[in-house]
Amino acid sequence: MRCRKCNTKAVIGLPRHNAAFCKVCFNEYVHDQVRRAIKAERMFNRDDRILVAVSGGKDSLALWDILLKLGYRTDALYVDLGIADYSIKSREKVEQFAHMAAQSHGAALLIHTVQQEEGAGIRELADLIHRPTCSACGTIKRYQFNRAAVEHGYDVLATGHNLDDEAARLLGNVLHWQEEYLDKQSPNLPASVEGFAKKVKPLYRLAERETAAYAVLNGIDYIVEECPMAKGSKMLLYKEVLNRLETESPGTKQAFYWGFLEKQARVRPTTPAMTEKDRLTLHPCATCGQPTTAEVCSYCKMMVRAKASIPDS
Ligand code: Q46
Ligand code: ZN
Repeated sequence: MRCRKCNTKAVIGLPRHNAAFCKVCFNEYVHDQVRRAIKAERMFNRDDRILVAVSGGKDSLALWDILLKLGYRTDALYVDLGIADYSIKSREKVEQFAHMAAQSHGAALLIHTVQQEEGAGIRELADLIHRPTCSACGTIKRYQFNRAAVEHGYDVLATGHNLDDEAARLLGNVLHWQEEYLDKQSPNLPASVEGFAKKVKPLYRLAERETAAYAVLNGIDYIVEECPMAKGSKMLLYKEVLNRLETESPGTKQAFYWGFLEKQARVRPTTPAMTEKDRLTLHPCATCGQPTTAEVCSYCKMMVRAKASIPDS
C-alpha cells in the first residue's frame, strides 16, 4: 500500500476515499478536513477564543491538538463525572495532554468536578432523582459546558463529535422521525440568544477510525475504554449497523450524513439554531439566569430535587 500523495509506504488506507496515506500526508489530510469543516460551516475565525469540551477520549483530545496546530486560540473544559476508575483514568489523560498544550501553546484547562459542585458523583446523583444516569449526565454537561463558555467569554464551544457519531445520531432521529431533533442536527448551532454559546463540531468530516489513527500516530495518549454507562446504548447499536454497511459499501456513512446536510442547506440556507417558537418562549431561568423555556431550567430543577435527597446537604 503506497501513499496517494507522495508514494512512500502508507500507514493507513481510507476505502471511502479510495486512498492510502503515509503519516505526514495523513496528518495533512486530517488538518485539511477540519479546515474545510470550519470554513464550510463558518464555525469561527482566527480572532475567536475556542473552548473544547474534552473527555479524555481520542476525538476530543485529537480536536484540541488539531485546533492548536492550526493556530487557533483553544482552551479546554473537562467535566469530572466521578465514575470511579473511568473518571480517574480519563482525567489523568486530559491533564497529561493539557500539560503539554500549556507548554507548547499556552493553552489552559478548566475542570468542573461533579462530586464537588453538584454534591455527588453522577451515578449517585441520578439514583437520588430517579433518572437514568445518561440523562442526568447530559443535563449537567450541556449546562456546565454552556455556562463555562459564556462566563469565561469564549466565542464558541467545540465538541469532538465525528462522522460516525453524527451518522448514528441521524439514523436514530430518522428511525423515530424526531423532526425537531432533525431540524437542529447541525455541525454549527449559532448563539441565537444571550446566554447560549455557539456550538460547533469541527470533526464531522472525519470517521472515528481516522481520529483514532490520528491520535495514535501523533502520540496522543487517550482513554480507550468507553464510559461504562454507554454499555447497551442505542447509539452503539446504530454505529455497529452503520459499520456493517460501511464495510460492504465504503462511503455509506459519509453519503448518509453529508447528503442530509446538503439537503438541509438547500431547504434552509441559514443554519438553524432555534425555531421561532423557541426564540419567543426563551427567557432567563428564575434561579440561575441561563435561557430556558420554563420558569426554572432543567438543571436547576434537577439540583433542587438532588439537594433535597443528598444526606447532610
Ligand atoms: S452520557 Fe452516559 Fe455518556 Fe455521561 S454517563 Fe457516560 S455514557 S459520559 S456521552
Ligand atoms: Zn437554571
